[in-house]
Amino acid sequence: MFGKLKNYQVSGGRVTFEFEGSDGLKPCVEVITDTIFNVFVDYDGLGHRSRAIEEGFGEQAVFGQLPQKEAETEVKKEGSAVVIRSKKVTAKVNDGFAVDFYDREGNPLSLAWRGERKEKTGLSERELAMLAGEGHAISGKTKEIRAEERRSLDREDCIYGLGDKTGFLNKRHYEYVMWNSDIPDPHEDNFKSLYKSIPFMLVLKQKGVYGIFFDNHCKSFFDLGKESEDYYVFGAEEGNLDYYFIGGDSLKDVISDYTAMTGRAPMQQLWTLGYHQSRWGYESEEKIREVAEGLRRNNLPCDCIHFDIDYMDNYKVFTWNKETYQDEKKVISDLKDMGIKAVTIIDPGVKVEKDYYVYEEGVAQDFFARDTEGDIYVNAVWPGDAVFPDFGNPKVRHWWAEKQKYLIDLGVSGVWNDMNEPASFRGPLPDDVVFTDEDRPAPHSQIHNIYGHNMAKSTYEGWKEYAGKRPFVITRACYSGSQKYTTAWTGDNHSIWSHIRMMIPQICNLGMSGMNFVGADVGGFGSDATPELFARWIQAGCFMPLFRDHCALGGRRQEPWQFGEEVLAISKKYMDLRYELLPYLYDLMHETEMTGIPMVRPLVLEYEADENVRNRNDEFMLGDRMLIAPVVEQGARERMVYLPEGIWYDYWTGERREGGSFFVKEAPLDVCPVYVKAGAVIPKYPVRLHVGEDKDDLLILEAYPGEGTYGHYQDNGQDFGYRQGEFNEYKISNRNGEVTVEKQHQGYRDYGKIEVVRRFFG
Ligand code: MIG
Repeated sequence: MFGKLKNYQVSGGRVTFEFEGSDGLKPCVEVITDTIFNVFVDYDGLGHRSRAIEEGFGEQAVFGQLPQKEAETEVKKEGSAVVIRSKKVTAKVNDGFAVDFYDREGNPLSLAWRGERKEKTGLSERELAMLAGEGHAISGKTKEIRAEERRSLDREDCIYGLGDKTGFLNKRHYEYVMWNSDIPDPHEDNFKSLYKSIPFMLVLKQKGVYGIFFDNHCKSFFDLGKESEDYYVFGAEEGNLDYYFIGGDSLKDVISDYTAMTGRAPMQQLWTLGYHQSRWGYESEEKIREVAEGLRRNNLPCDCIHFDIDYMDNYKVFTWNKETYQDEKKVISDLKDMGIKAVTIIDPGVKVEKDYYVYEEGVAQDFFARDTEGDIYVNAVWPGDAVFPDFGNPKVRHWWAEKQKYLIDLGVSGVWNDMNEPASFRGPLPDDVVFTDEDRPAPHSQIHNIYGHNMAKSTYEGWKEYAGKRPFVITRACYSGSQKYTTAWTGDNHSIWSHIRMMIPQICNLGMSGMNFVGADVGGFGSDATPELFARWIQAGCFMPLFRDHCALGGRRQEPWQFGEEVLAISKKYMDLRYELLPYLYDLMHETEMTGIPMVRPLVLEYEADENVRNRNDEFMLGDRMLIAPVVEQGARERMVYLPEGIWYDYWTGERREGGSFFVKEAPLDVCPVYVKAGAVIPKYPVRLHVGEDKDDLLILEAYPGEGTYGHYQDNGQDFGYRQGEFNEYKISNRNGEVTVEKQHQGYRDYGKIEVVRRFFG
């Protein structure tokens, strides 16, 4: 990148360099903590302009900011290099701004790549032009890459994270583009972009582990060993070279560090862990009521029905269709009486229509993006001609936050943000459409990847302010750090077997990228679910943080009772299990808020030394003690299962198994193989139809043979009182079925009753 190292200056933990050819760019390396180093080249001359790390954000110190305490640092010249040492990591800065990182014993963790670059295998200009014709140019490079970094790869390195990318758990050998993209075609493992941009990756080495967070929200590129076996490359067309190297002792450490900086997914309300029923096409009051009644008639637990774009008047946001609804407020309150909450979709595009209040207010206050001529930029989305709120402007976010009152007053319980890549029907938004990036105008190319993030942030702030509960926001598009404000779903999957398979690594990688509360549409969104596919999907989906059955207009209806008696019974079995597991899921959500470690985990996150799990795509863990091995093959009535080291119990039969090997497990259509670790305690609630249903406030502690301890957490499941100490914490010990419960924090009412159930004690 640059030439010889000429000079350097030390100020606290920050070392600023001068190289041949680096005039004015102020390349620097800064020690943030013992394990986090920042590498920065100020191409823009604007300094760090992170939208992921927010100084001063949040109610608790862990919610997304750079740690304030200064790490102990030692800086000295060694030969031609400058060596920067923290207690845990050493960086060596060489000529050309080649930065090498070592662990505390001096073993290399990540070295700059110094060799020649191989010939690029990327798309030719011609291929790019062809793809542009099909609307896929969004994934291609269009400009010169400015900020670029090339780093060495070792043979054994595996790469995880990167948000919602398609394909498999291990991202090595693939190439990705960070450019939030709405792609309706079935997502394949060769896709480079999807809806979210999370430029954070974890590298698991034969010995050692580290993370790279490339905090550049413009269009960026990751070649993770496609071009070469020997190195990976990341870079961006605009913005700065601004990345964090995170060293740690484990993948979990790296995730904790990343989420300490960008924020941790906070506790959601308890009911959000219930079952959600949705479909695009519940086009009237009658349809919604029919679905709610169907759920209850079939004795199916459910906490929420989603209102897709059908409920709006001509797809105008913050309005209701008066022709298809007599009284929306009454519908919502009738649902509430059945224990079912309403979540409404809100798109960013505002219909161009005289006298439509949202449009008029936005125009009057200059809140919509403009073209380079200064006119309000118009594209088309669901309402036809539409304009785009400039969410990067804090005033616009404030206005949009106030708009949420419309929904809150109607009794709505949460918001589902769609189309916020932003998507558009009349070609993509041109790169030069003028938006705002906080305090300065910025072209679309520089705010595209944070558009959904800013929309979610504004929605969160509105609900926090006006609803007084933990805001429940679901988004399709996001950036690093969005987990502070919003949950997410994986967008338009299809009812095809490759997509139930893909859901597992996709949710695991989102979780490792900070986005904890996520789910894929159960049953698949596009195309038509078969009874078998739906049965398998609800079995796997009931273990995901967001458990929502959703499908597209025009496709086969997909409520659990649409596939016959057998599939209905299977659905009920797993929906009931979901409700039994509520306190376990809630404990895990609490753990995520405290540590950043996601609820759903790939096996490699718990057993990183085990080479058998580094590429395990078809199993996952719920917390550290429950392993799920769903059937994701059409026609299969058995499957291969791998259990890592230790003793495991088959959740359904009690069969005891020693880990460390593969075996074939029989799995008829009603069985999703689940294993529980020896010594585990799993907290449960009695089966119920919705979370608020009173069941004597009973907590059931299921104890498995073996020894172990467990931390259980309890609060009101609704508001932020827990941050003022309104919660209980229990330490539960299991000595081979002898269970003791010790209260460790008292700030909330006690359970009506705690019951111990010993499972599989012969
Ligand atoms: O252009 O609101 O991903 O969940 O049902 C399609 C209609 C718009 C895309 C979302 C999907 C939703 C649908 N939306």
